[in-house]
Amino acid sequence: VIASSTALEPSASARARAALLLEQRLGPSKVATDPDVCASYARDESEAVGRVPDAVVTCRTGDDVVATLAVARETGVPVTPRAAGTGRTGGAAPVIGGIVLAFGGMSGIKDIDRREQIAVVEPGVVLADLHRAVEAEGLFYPPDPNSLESCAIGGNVAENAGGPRAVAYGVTRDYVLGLEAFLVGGAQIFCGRRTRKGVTGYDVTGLLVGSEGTLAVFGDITLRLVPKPDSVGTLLLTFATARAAAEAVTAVIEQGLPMRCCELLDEATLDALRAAGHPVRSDAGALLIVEVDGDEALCERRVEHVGGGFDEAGALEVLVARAGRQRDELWSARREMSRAVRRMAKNKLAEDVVVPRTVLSELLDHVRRDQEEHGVRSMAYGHAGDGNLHVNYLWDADDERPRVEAAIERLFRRVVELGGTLSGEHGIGVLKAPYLSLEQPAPLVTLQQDLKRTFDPAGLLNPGKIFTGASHRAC
Ligand code: LAC
Ligand code: ZN
Repeated sequence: VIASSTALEPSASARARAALLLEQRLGPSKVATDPDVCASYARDESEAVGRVPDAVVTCRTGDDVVATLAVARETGVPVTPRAAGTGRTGGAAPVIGGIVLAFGGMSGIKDIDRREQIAVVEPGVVLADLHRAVEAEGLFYPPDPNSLESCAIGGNVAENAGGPRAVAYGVTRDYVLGLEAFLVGGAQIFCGRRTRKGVTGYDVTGLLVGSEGTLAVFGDITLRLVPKPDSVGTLLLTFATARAAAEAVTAVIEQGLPMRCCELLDEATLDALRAAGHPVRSDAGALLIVEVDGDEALCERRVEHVGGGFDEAGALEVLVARAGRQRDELWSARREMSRAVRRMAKNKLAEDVVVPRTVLSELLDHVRRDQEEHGVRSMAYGHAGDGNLHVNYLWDADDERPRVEAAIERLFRRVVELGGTLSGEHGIGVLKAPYLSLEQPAPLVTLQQDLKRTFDPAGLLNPGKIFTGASHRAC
């Protein structure tokens, strides 16, 4: 999947001048122009392949960011910000080359304020490092995209990442109080606040979170923390079918039983787990991995109530795994699922659609029927408590691709029909841009493009994302 863009391409001489100016102003230690080095910045962890950038800047300070944006302005060469490059939709792929602004060198945790329950961090901090640091202080940063050992907070903020714990705790946006933001025009702003509440002016912070690197480049990120729960209980629930599992999730949530994670794995996913040596019952057509938390006594009660709720709702088996190998193995299998699936076929396109959770069973039916009718191989798993399903389409032969794309379009149409949305956590990026209009009417798209022009009139910041008409369909 080669990404492309209708954005204006800078000339070869502009690119060369940009690289030269960057080297002069930032020093060669922060600027790479070697094609082999640059090649590793052409893509993220999705199928979207950008163009090898002309220069990669490893920024170490806010001044480096300001200097890089100035070079972009002066030369007309675009900048693509990149945190850890683990994105799933091509957000960090430089679609017309230019400058990649990499944040691996800005990974400091500047402050953890225990009394205010706030952290201030740089964009390159790896999420698991942040988790460990705040948990050592008795605090908790809930968002936990499954790539947490490798993804970085800057990318999480850019994509408004979610993860299994979103069902109880919400997504990245719910924790970003304030942002230092570098605008491509040269201004440096702090939007948001360090207080728990605050409604002054428009919610610019909320707009920048999830803007996929297209509106501003982030500096320090101010995050809200919560107290760390003392105990966690895990339940593994087996169901005959994915539909039965999804209906049980709705029933249990309807009863007001709180879960902090509620992950569903469909039959094709269970087959893959069995093939990888995980002990999954042969009559299981779906599995739920559920977590509850609280202080010890509360957690015990929640395990009992939630377990009982699922039992009543038709689970074939309810296993409680407070600790131990099976729990850890299943969670690590779940967390590695996206990468493991990638190795199962030559090609993979992974979606992260969301529907109201009461109709998740309808969506699962669609996925199963579509597979039967059209023979396109897919595996579905995801955050059932949020109605957020990862449908992974797999294929080997290149000529199968049109059939996969047709299946994706049918999926998106069904999702929209069910009152859902195309992306719950991975963003639109390059890969979903051609489908934006299936969900959003023209005036809304135009309004967003107007906002983009206000922030970035020359289209220098991460061009080719969200709104582009050209993408994997065209190439
Ligand atoms: C997951 C990521 C890919 O849930 O969103 O596995
Ligand atoms: Zn996910």
